[in-house]
Formats: sequence, structure tokens, C-alpha cells
Amino acid sequence: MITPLQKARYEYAPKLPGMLRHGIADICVEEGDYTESVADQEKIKALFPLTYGKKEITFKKGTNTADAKKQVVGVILSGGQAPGGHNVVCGLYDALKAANGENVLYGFKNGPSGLLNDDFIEFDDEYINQFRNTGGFDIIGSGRTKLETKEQFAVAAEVCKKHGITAIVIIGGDDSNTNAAVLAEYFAQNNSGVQVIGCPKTIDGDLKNEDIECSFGFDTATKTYSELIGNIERDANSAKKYWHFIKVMGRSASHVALECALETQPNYCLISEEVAEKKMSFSQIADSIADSVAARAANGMNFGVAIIPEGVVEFVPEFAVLIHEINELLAGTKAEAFNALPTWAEKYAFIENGLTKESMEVFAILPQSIQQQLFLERDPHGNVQVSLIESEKLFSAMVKDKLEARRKEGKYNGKFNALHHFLGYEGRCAFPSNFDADYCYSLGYNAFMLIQYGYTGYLSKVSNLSKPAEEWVAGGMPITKMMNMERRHGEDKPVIKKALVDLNGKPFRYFEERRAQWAVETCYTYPGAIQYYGPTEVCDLTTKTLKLEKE
Ligand code: FBP
Repeated sequence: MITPLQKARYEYAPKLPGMLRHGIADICVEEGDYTESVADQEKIKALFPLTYGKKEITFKKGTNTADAKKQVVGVILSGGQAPGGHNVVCGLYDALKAANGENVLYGFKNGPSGLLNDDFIEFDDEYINQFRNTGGFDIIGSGRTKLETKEQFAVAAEVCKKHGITAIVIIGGDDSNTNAAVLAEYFAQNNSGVQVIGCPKTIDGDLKNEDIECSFGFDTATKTYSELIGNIERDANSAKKYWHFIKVMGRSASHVALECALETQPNYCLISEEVAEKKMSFSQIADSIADSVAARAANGMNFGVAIIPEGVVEFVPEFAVLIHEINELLAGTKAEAFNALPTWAEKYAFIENGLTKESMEVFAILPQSIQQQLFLERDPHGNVQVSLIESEKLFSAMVKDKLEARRKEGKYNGKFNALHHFLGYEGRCAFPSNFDADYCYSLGYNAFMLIQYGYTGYLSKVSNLSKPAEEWVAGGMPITKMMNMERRHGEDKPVIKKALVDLNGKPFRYFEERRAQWAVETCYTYPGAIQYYGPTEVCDLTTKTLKLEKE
């Protein structure tokens, strides 16, 4: 069954940047300057001899001078779902077909493994039309297989040769696009004749830099979470009896948490990057939240909302040391000895014996459920699964302890009832906002233009995004420009630099200037649900982050 909104969204015509609206025959290329990687230029140049340092390019109105050869393109969705992925595929398909009805688009199934397994579908109008302007990645599925070894590249080259594929489009985050650049270089060195183009995806918002203003999906996901957080705030302000601890997705960076805070003005929002910068301990974090709870209680408000970014615990320096020690403590066969101990008390004694005094102090202040999680739920390599830690519960339990201590000292006399939420999967497959629908369609359309003009190792780039779509600028940027060398798994690797929240950037500074007031007063704002139809100022809003960054 197709819902009325779904049906209506099929009919929505995504807005292209003005320069791509003239028809394929009237789009030409303007080449800009040669580029350099953001750091480690010599090393990256040596690793990408054929694709390094190419020119930035922009499309504009003018006679299309590209070779009109038949194109057979394969597209891959890589990593976590992000709203708008379907529209990248639709934009790519429409541009391909508009250029030449004989052009073909294959979709490799379930992520990069589809390319290695030679598992794909061929798109046609009937199939593609069911996915226009809808959320999800179910058009072909996604996966987290990494395309990074020479052996995998050789298989990919074989599959491309077998089907006459001329280009691969990889829709993914920083890692997937890093791998796209390596694959492009491999294909170039082996004269395979296959181009590789990337598209910037991730709800986490951490694939951005001076060229890529935002990754797609961030807009819709944060609007979805902000709607829900606003609703919870209104409930809190109506019932006046709960403190809500809301964890929001974002594996590492806190862009999602910050954007939601800008949208909803909660009483508290942790920013992982600030925790790391100030080397905050668990105890200090819990104290700062408890300060807000106590100040509001003193004004008769025993309710509030705190936003916790998913990745925060890894940014707490003392916790990183603790995790390292636990991994060492249970390495190899020592895990068996630990698991054989029959009671938690005996296990606790084992832990006490094995950790340094400093780490034991950190361990001791964690709630027992979290302590047990650290030792019992471990990945196949025996490592602690940090992502499973319920940090919203961790912090609320620690705040409770802090408040009880203050009560004993006569410094707090309120009530503290905490409720917990985790907002993540709720937003990753939402119907894309008009912004994401337009942006993604443009990225896909633009990716085809890059292919047609023969570029490889480029990221599809659409910028000037805080302006109306008519004024967006379409073009491409060599992926190597975004790279630096980083230590990964004991080796120096060329990677796209991940964008963490900039503590000197305007979005964080805006938040920082206001948060003291939000912590004590009730300043909630209620963004409401994403609107798809109606006035532009309601339907085509970008994120506050983008607006502040571009002001
Ligand atoms: P990508 O970086 O692949 O876009 O995924 C981001 C993300 O949604 C994170 O916010 C979250 O931590 C993670 O994926 C969850 O992964 P999974 O879907 O494997 O549970």
C-alpha cells in the first residue's frame, strides 16, 4: 500500500542548481585552480600520482563539449542510511537518460560487497519511480564492507570489464569516499577506463570542509530529532515532573547534538569535542548537569531536558585509558579466567586487582549496569563495545548521585525523576526534507556531469547551500584535496579529514553564549514536524548550523 504522502512525494520535482537547469546539452565546464591536499602534500601526491592535484571544476551554462559516448554506470550505497540516498540515484539516472536513452545505470546491491559479488540490478523508469523523494536505502540496500585492498580492486575491475562499466558512483561517508579515491587511482594506474565519483553522505554531518558544506541526510535527520526533542520539551514543560536524558546519534562528532540544541534550546547539551578539549572527567560532566538540575529546582522547576551525543564517552580522556586497560586485562586467554569466576563480587575483585588505581577510581563511579556492560558485552576481537554503552543512563545515574550528595550537604532540595531516550534510527530513513530531496537529486545529476566530462577521483560538489536552490553552485572537487595522513590500525593512511565540531566556529559559539540562560530558565523552542508543502520559509529551511556557518 502506498500512503498519501508517499504518492504525493513521487510527484515532487526536486530543484536543481540554476546552472544545471538548462538541459545536458547546455552545460559546460569551467576549470579552476590546481588543488593541493589539506596536509601531507608530498606523501599524498606520491600515493595518488595520477589523480592528485587535479583542478577544481564548476559547471555553467554553455555548449556541452563532452564526448557523448554511451555510459554504463554502477552506483553503490555505502554505510549507514541517510535521508535522500534514493534521490542521488534518481538524479544520476535522470541525467544519464537525458544525455542518451541508451545509457545504463546498474545498482550494486547491499553496499560495496555488491560490486565484489557481481550482484546488481538494472534500473528502469518503473522501478526508479517508486523511490523518488522517499527515505531509506532499500532501493538497492547498503552495507559496510570496505573496498580497500588490491585484491578487492582487481575483482571490481573484472566485474566492470565484464559488464562494460564506464564509471562507478560511491555514495558514502569519509571512509567510503577515501576508498573511492584509492579505487579511482587504481583504475587509472591499470588503464581500466573506469571513472570513480563520490557523493558526500552521512547523518553525522562530519564529512564537511571548505569545499563540502554539508553531507546529505544531516538536514532531515536533525529536523526529525529536533521535532521529537521539541515535543518532549513541551511534555516536560506541561507535566513538570521529569528530567529527560536524550542521546542522539553521531558515532563520533557532535554536530547532530549541537544542531538539535540550536533548534530546541534544551537545558543542557554535551558537546564531545568540548569534553576532550577541556579534558573533562565524568565527575565534572555530572556536576555541570547537576548544576542545571539544582538551579532549576531552586526555582521550583523539577524538570528539564539534556541532550547527550552518542559518541561522548570516547572523548572523556580518563575513560579512554580505562577502556585500554580493560582490553589489556582481558586480552587472550585472560578473558576465560575472568568469565569462569562465578559471581560479580569475584569478578569485581579481579578487576580491582588488574586496573591501575586511577582507572579503578573511574570504574568505581560508574553505575553497576555500565560496569558489567564493559566486561560482558565485548566484540569478536574481545574489545569493549563502546557504542553499546547507554551514556544517557550513565550520566543520569551519576547526576542522581551528585544530587544526593548535595542534598546531604543541604545544598539541594528538589525532586529528580529521569527518563531516557535514544534518537537515531528514527531519523535515518525519514522522507527527505525538501532541502535533502533537492540537494541529493542535484548531487546525483551533477555526478553524471562529472562522468560525462571524464573526471575521476572527484566528489560531486554542490555549494552555496544556504541560498535558494536556483543559486546553488554545481561542480566537483578532487577527493585528494580533502586528504591528510592519519594513523589507522598501526599504519599511516591517506584519509579524508573527519570534521569534528569546531569550538571556534559560529554554531558552537552561538550555543556557548546562550547555554547558561537555557540551563536555568525554560527557553524551549518547538520546531514541529518537517513540512513538505507550504510557504518556502517553512519548507525549504536549511539547518541552523549551515545558516550560522554561512552568515
Ligand atoms: P555513516 O557514518 O555510515 O553514515 O553512519 C552513521 C551512523 O548512523 C551513526 O550515527 C551511528 O553511530 C551508526 O551509523 C550506526 O551504525 P549501524 O547502522 O551499523 O547500527
